[in-house]
Amino acid sequence: MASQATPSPQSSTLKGEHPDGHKGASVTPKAIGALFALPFADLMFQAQTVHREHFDPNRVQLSTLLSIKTGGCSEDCGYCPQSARYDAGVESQGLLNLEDVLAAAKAAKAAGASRFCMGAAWRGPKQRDLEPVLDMVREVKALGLETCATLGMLKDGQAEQLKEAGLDYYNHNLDTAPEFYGDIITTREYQDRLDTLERVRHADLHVCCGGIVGLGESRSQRAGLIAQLASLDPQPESVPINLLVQVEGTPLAGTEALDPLEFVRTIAVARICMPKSFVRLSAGRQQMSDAVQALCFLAGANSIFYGEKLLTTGNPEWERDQRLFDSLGLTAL
Ligand code: SAM
Ligand code: DTB
Ligand code: SF4
Repeated sequence: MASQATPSPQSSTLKGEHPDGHKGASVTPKAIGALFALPFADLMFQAQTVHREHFDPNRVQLSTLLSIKTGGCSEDCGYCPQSARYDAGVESQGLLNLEDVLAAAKAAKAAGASRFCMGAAWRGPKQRDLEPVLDMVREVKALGLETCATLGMLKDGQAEQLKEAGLDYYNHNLDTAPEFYGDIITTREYQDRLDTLERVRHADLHVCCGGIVGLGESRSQRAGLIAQLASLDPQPESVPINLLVQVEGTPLAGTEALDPLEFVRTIAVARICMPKSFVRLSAGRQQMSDAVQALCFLAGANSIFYGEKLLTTGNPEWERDQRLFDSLGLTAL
């Protein structure tokens, strides 16, 4: 039987390095590179085995995103249509008012989302920016939704204020491997991101931290990203893996597209290295076939962004996702 001939997850290169799976494990880029190099079937088998040890493989968590402040961002992230430095056709919009945010949150809840994530195109919030966001968090939480925010870098004390207002998760991504990072972003350092993640953890918020692939990075740099994520201690509760959405006008538009099977491998490796984390199949789903998405779920993805828009770009329509879930026998968590 294939299951006897194939190495089990516990007998792989990661054996013994993952005592409880939720603590930062010493998963090295080299060991992760070896996972990437496995025959596809062996990698998928390992990922699916690990996935089934910790999760119901037929249930997927749904998060809906809302851009609460759009465009005009001072940062130079080479993938991002919201940077003020590029002309990507995004219309800037100041902070939304509370009523509009609540209307979107209610619609997300009615459509079946369990978490509502508010994103702002800031380098980081000033105190006067944060106050109205705290009200949004309070009111969205009161609707019975989990709350998430992604507002950029946090200063001392800000994570505590968000926690106090009822925030459950803070999203802040490492984006790519340290050695490739400077090719993508120059206006903030890798260490700045790690510092914000530390503040989030210290405030007892759940950490949502992932990255983007398809930026032109090498496979070993994809392994380097996952090594960084997996070495966070404890590992992030939620790990969004974004596939670059190429937006005309951004420096990364025109980058050679990542092979879809390499994307599936990245999901599988993330699942194996972060066995207890929710791995989110994030940006890039609209451009993905149902078959590739199905492989991502098989590889251990168990969360998606759900709703017709990400922040400024498109996401599959509700009906398409409902059809996909029906055809795969998946249900929302
Ligand atoms: N401005 C805040 C920040 O950068 O921390 C929060 C929002 S920012 C848009 C959140 C994440 O979205 C980025 O870290 C990046 O991983 C992802 N992202 C942005 N533009 C993207 C694109 N074109 N394709 C895929 N992911 C993207
Ligand atoms: C994350 O990792 N991906 C989301 C969320 N966190 C904030 C954002 C994706 C943005 C895709 C490009 C856009 O729509 O502007
Ligand atoms: Fe600004 Fe965030 Fe976009 Fe970077 S990713 S340009 S910080 S909105």
